Amino acid sequence: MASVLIALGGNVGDVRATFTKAIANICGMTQAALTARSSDYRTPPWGDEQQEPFINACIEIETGLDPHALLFTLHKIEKKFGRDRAQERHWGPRTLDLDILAYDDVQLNKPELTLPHPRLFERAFVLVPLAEIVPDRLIAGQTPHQALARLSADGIERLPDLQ
Ligand code: A4P
Ligand code: MG
Repeated sequence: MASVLIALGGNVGDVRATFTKAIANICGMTQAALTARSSDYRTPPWGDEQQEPFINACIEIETGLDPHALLFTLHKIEKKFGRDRAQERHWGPRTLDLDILAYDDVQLNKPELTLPHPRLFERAFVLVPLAEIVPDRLIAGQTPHQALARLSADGIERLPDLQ
């Protein structure tokens, strides 16, 4: 079994409800156990600022799927929850984005799958939820806690748990 970190993001529709259902789908479709789930955070849009705020969260799962099979399954789940890559712009609005942040200590450098995720350490919207669940996990030589100390988390707001 591999320990995998996944980032969830979205800013179209009822994103928090989408996350709840998507996490159930991830566990069901990848025969994975959910070992940690962060809070949901409201985050200012990054990259393309002319859009609604995002909701972001991170999870940790244990799965037997290999990295490519896992990515394929995550793309299916994105599509199931209304993601349509053909209609969207890079860094633009989307219902659900599922990125693999890290898969054990695997390093891969292919366009379709780069591990650990190449932009992970530049993004407070990923690191804030990640540091909540695995502050001290070493990913490519640094920890979420250390990486976050170098970034501004201005405007990122932890949302109360859903009842
Ligand atoms: N890909 C390669 N490596 C990976 C990996 N480790 N995990 C490939 C997942 N996918 C990986 O992704 C493009 C391609 O990357 C995929 O085909 C996959 O095979 P995508 O999700 O279709 O494209 P994208 O999301 O537009 O590009 P990118 O660079 O992943 O953008 P982001 O950063 O995900 O942009 N602001 C806030 N506050 N919160 C957000 O969540 N998200 C975005 C979206 C912009 N601004 C945001 C947020
Ligand atoms: Mg993505």
